[in-house]
Amino acid sequence: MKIESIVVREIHMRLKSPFETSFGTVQNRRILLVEVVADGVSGWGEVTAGETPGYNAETTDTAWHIISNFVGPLFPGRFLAGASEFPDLVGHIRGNEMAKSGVENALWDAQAKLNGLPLSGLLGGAKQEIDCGVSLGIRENPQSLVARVEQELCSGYQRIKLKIKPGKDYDFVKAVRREFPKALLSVDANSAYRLDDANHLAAFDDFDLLMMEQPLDWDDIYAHAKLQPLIRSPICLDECIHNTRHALAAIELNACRIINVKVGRVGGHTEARLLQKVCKDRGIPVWCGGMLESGIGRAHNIAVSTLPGFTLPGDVSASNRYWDEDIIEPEVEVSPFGTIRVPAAPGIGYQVRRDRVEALTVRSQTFSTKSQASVLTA
Ligand code: OSB
Ligand code: MG
Repeated sequence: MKIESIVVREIHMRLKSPFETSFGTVQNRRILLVEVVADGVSGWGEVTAGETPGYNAETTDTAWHIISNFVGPLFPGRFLAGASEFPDLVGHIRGNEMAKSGVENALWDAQAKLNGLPLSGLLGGAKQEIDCGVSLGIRENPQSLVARVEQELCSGYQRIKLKIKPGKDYDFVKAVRREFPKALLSVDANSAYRLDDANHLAAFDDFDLLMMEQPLDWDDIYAHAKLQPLIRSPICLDECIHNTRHALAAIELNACRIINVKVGRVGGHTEARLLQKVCKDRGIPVWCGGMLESGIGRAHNIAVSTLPGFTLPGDVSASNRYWDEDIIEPEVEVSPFGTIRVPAAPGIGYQVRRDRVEALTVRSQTFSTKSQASVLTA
């Protein structure tokens, strides 16, 4: 496919309610979308970086910088046999996985559309339906968390993940477990604890958790390898795993028993697909994480979740849990059984609402064969 142009834009979207994690609270999202035009067809990707460097090192603004100065200028006029060639072409750009992933995934959408295939099928996924869980932000008190869990279980979600941080952890999980003895329950600390907290973390053994996600430092696989033998909850790594090499190291060190795959965090669909295969071959289950995405990122998460290594419910849930109005049509909906039907239409399988995207755009930059890069600020 010949790449004609790349447009990166920043849109602003307000979450229905604030989302609190151990590293901060967000309500006003600043999301970068990437549109690639190849052989006359548009493909869309989303940069999943947060507004602050609290989850990982990337932010909306660092991703803008990387795409604007280093990725965008490389591609207009270039021929690619497929989107899977992209990672090697940007391999000289260290890190910045989320920035690169936004562009790579737009290429995957374009390629799928050019081939008349759903993206899930192009990636090699076979599932018609994916299993969904939810991630619940930190709440004021255990009672309000219990009420929220009840609501999500009634909607059909198959697994509940509770965000925790020191001081808002044991009692919150205890209250939820007491009320829902059979629910599939996990916790996510987003790196809020130290290895010295091992005894405290072992106390969560009482709750029969499906997993404990990223309790220790964001870049410390070794510390998790020290922690895992001290607790019964299976550790799931999120922040630590930026690529397949990290996953191999973590598995060999017994630093985790489960891995959360976020397409953005690992640099795009090519790496996510390889990573899930490597995990599957070693008996490590993976699931698809979320980054409070708009419908475009959500659609990419649905597609990757159809791959065979994804055997646990993901943090991929309905558009209306996050947004009053999404930017895709139809919006992502979840069945009463906690599943999402995988779209069969070509590419990401949802229509991008271009008028709405335009209305939400605050800045955009275009790279094309026809003109020099142009910047537009609304
Ligand atoms: O650690 O999985 C995480 C949101 C922002 C940053 C990190 C994480 C999360 C979530 C929300 O857990 C998942 C979602 O519903 O999109
Ligand atoms: Mg996480």
